Amino acid sequence: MNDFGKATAVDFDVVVVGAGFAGLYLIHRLRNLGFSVRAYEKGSDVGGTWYWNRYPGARCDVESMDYSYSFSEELQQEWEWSERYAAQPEILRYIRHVAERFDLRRDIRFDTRVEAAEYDQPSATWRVRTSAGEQVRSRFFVMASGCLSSTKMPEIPGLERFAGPTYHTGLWPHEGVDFSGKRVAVIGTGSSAIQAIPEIARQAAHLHVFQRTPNFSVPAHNRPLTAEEVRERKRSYPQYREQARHSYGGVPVAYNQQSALEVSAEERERRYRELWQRGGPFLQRAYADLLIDRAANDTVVEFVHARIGEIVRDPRVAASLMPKSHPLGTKRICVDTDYYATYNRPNVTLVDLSDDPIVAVTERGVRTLGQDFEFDALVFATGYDAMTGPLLAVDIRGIDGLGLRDKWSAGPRTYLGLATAGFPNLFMVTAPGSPSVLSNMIVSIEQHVEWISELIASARAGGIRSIEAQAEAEDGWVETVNRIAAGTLMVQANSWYLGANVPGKPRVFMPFAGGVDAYRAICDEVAAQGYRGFELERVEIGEVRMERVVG
Ligand code: N01
Repeated sequence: MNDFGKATAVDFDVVVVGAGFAGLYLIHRLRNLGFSVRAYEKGSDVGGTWYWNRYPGARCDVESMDYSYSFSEELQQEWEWSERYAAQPEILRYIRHVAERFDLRRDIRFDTRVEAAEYDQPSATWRVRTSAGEQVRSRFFVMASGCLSSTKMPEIPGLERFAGPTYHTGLWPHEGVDFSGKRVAVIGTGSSAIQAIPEIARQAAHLHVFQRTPNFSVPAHNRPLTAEEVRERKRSYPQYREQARHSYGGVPVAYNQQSALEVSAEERERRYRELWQRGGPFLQRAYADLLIDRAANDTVVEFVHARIGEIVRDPRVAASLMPKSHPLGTKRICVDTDYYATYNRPNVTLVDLSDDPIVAVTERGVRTLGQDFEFDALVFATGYDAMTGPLLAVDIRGIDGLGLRDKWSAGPRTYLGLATAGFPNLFMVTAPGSPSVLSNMIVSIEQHVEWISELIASARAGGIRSIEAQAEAEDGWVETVNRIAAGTLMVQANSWYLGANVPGKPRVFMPFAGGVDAYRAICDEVAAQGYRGFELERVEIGEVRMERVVG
C-alpha cells in the first residue's frame, strides 16, 4: 500500500470497475508500478463486451492483428490469430490467455457489480460499495466499464407479453441458441443485427427482419490469415504499433488527402471499388472530405446504393435497404459477411417499418400498424445506452455528495474524457470526450491506461493525494469536442454517438472526433506541463497545502 503522503489508510490504492480489455490492462500496469488494485466485474469471467456478445456471427470489425494489445512484445509474438477479422470466441480465448499469462484474475471479484462510489473529501479517498455487500476504500477509482455495455430494449408496449423466448444480442445465452425450424424475428439493423442476420437465416425456418433505419454496410471479406502475413506483421510489429498510435483511428492506413469532388467520376468509382473489394470500414475515409461535405458524401452513398441494387434481386427490397436519411459514416459503418445477399433467400423477409411502424409486441409476435406477425423467438438487436450508460449505472458521488448523474443531466462533461470536475481521483477509460468509439478501442485503451497509471505514479512520487480536473479546463475541452464534431457531418445523423437512440437523452456528440494522434499529443502535453488543467492537492506533514497547476 502506498501512503500518498501520510494519507488515510485505504484497502486498495485503486479500485477498477470492469475486467474487459481496459480493466485487465489497468490491473497489469498498476500492479507493475507497485499499487494494490481490486477490480470488480459483473460477468463471471474476464472479457467485457466479448464476454456478453455471443450472438451468432459476432466478430470484430477491426482486423485481429490490430485489435490486440501491443504492450507486451512476448504476448504479441506468441499469440496466433487465425482470421483477418476475429470471431467472438477467438477474442474471448485471447483475453482469457492474457488474464492467465499475467495472472490477473486474482485481483478481480467476478459476479459483482459496483453499485455506488462516494468521494470522502477529508480523507481524499473513495468508498466503494458492491452488489455483494462489500465496502472498500481506495485512493483512486477508475471506471473501465466500456462504452457499449448497457444494453437497451426498445420502447415497445407489450414486451413482457410475448410467450416465446426473447434475446438481446448484447446478453446472449452462453450455451448458444438453436433456431432450427423456428420462425424468428430480428428487430434492429445495426452492426449486431447485420452480423447475426445471415447466421440466423441459415438456421431458422423463416426470419423476419424489422428495419426502422437502414444502415451502410461494407463487406468484411473475412478469410484465414496466411502464415506469411502473420510472420510479416509480427516482424514489423514494433514499428507498426507505433504508426497505429500516431494514426487518426488507431489503425495505420494511408488517408487520401484529396476531395471526392476534385477527381473524375471514373476515378472515384475506381477508388470506391478498390476499398469495397479490400473490405472493412475504410470506405468512409476514401476521400478527405467525405465526413465534412455532404456533396462529397453523396458520391459514396450513390456507390453503396448501386452495390445494394446489384446484390439484392428484389428491387423493392433493395430500395428499402438503401440508407437515405444519413450520410455514410455518420452512424457507425457496419462490416458484414453476406448481409445484403441474405435478403435473396426465400426464408428471409424484410419488414420496412418506415411507414408501418411496430406498435406492440403481442403474446404471439409483433404487431405493426398494418399487420400481425407470429414468431417462435424474438431477437432484439436494439443496441445500447452508449458511453454514458455504463458510467451512470453506478451511483457515483463526488465533492459534497454531487451525483455524476446530476452533473451530467444535460450531457457528459469531461476534461480530456479522462476526468470530471467535482470528482477528484476518479478516472475514466474511453469515456465521452475521448476518441474511444471512433477509434481502434485497444489503441485508445492502452493510451488511457498508460496515461492514468503514470499520473497515479507521479502523484505517489510527489506526495499528491488528490487530483481533480479544473472546471475551466473542462469547459474548454467540452467546447473543443463540440467544435470538432460540429465541423463534421456526424452531428447530422440520429446516432448513438449523439445519444439519439435513447429517448430523453441529451443530444450531445460524445466522442472526440479529432483523431487518436492529435488526442495523444494533447494528453502528453498536459502531462508534460505538470498536468495542466488539474488541481493537485499535496499533503505536507501536519498540514494540507493546495497546489494549483493552471494551464
Ligand atoms: O446497436 P445499434 P448495435 N423499433 O444502436 C433499432 C458496436 N458493435 O448493437 O437506427 C425498431 O447500432 C435501431 O433502429 P434506428 C458498434 O460500434 C460492433 O447493432 O434507431 N427498431 C437500429 O437499427 C455498433 O455501432 C460490432 O432507427 C429499433 C438497431 O435497433 C454498436 O456496437 C458488432 C427500435 C440498433 O442498432 C451498436 O451496435 C456489433 C424500435 N423500437 C456492435 N429501437 C463489431 O465490431 C431500436 N431499433 C462488428
